[in-house]
Formats: sequence, structure tokens, C-alpha cells
Amino acid sequence: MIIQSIGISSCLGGPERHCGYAAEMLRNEYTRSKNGLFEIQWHMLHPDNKGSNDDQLIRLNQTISQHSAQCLKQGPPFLVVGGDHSCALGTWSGILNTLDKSKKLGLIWLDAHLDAHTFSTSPSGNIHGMPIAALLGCADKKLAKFYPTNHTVDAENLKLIGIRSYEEKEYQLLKQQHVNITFADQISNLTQLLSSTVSQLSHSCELIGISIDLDVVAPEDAPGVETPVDGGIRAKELIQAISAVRNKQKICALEISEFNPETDVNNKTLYLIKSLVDAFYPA
Ligand SMILES: [Mn+2]
Repeated sequence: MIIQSIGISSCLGGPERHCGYAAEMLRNEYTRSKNGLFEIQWHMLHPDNKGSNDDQLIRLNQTISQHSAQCLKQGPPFLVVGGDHSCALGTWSGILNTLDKSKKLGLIWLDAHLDAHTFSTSPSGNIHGMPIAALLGCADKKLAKFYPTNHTVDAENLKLIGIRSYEEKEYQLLKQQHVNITFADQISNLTQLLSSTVSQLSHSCELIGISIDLDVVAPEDAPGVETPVDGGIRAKELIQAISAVRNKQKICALEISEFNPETDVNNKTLYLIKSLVDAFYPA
């Protein structure tokens, strides 16, 4: 079995400069220890280093978006390894672009943060904190340039899970849109929650995506992230939950983002990424 995978070597959406190595490090891990079950076909994407950071990220998102649409055709579910979480603007826009407007994408977003800022509300201006606003169709003019589609995810088909750090303005935006949020302290059984969320979305949606920001996991299990937040689900719980949904028909892609090798401890977070991929495949 061959898995199409998009690896994104970019930190353009966040403050750190070390978050673009996950795909290459993961590729090396799989080269070292072949599992015999599947082979990953890597499509490595880099910023083109021309012009401003913003211009580079706008073009990179367009490229991710095209690759995402292409990977979907070649047989889902495909894998996306960031990079910072702004890659979601490319990944999910690419899938939305392949869908008729009457067909819906459901998106499950596992993250410590809401990622629902716009340039007008973000204190930092970091785009990795904004993809949800764009996906919902709430981007301001500047953010819209980074999101290469005019298709959006309906609020009722977006599920945020694991949240425990956010600013009031992004929370207000999601509240206005009636987006479903499960805060980290509300989770008692992640496997059950993820399975029932997938089942629920499969009634209304043609395709379902899962986007993981590694900071959803407790820092003791995933120290190698850009923006660690205390609390959170344990690595074991996440691996088990991902494994429980791996054969669900409508799941079209798994995205894993925000790995920062600089703060990783004994490759714990890198091995977590690999365990998540191993848990999700073979489909
Ligand atoms: Mn995120």
C-alpha cells in the first residue's frame, strides 16, 4: 500500500524557525525502520525564498492546495506533515476545491488553541493562529489572500477538540458562528468522542478531515511543539483514538503540524508523530 504524503518544510506562519523539519525527520525514521505494511510517497514542499514572507506563504499555500487536491484523486486518505499549522489553509482548501458546493467537508481540529484569529484580532500577527477563521469564511481581507479558495467549511461541520488556551476575540468569533468546541477538561474518553464525531459528520459530509496540532497533547508527552500549553490529552489517548477511526470510510486526510525539534526531548514528539501515522494506516 502506498500513502501519498505532503511534507511541508515551512515555518512562515509562526514565530519559530525550527518547525519545518518534521517531514524529513519522519521520512528518515521510516527509511531506518521499514514496517512492511505501507510505503510513503513523499511530496516535499518548501517556500521559494522569493519576495516577502507573506508572498512566499501565499504561494506555498497555493502549492499545498494543488497537491492536496491531487493526492485526494490518487486514493485517500493522504497524509500531510507540517510545518506550522498555517499549512491547513492549503490542505483543506485543496480538498474543498474538489467538492461541489452542495457537498460538505467535515473537519475535526485537535488543538490546544482555537486558531480563529484574523489579522484584525491577532496580538502576534502569526498566521498559524488564523486558519480556522479562514476555513469558516470569516477571514479579513489580508487573511483571505492566504486561503486559496472561496469554499468554506460550514460551522456545524467543524469540531474543535482539546482546546485550553485562547483569546477572547477568537472565542467570540466561534461563538457567533456556533462552532462546537470541546475543551480539554471536558474530555473523558477521547476515543469515544472522536469516533462519535466522525460518525456524526459522516451523515452530513461527503468527506471528513482530521487536523492535529501536536500541542493538543500534554507537554510531558509532546515537548517538541511551538506553543506548549499545560494540561491536554496524553499521547496514548490520542494514538488510541486515531487508531479507532482509521478505517472510517469518509476520512480523506490526516494532517499533523507544529513539530519543533529544538524543544523535543529524546525524540519523544517525533516518535509520537510516527506512532500516529502507524495508528492511522493501513486504512
Ligand atoms: Mn494550531
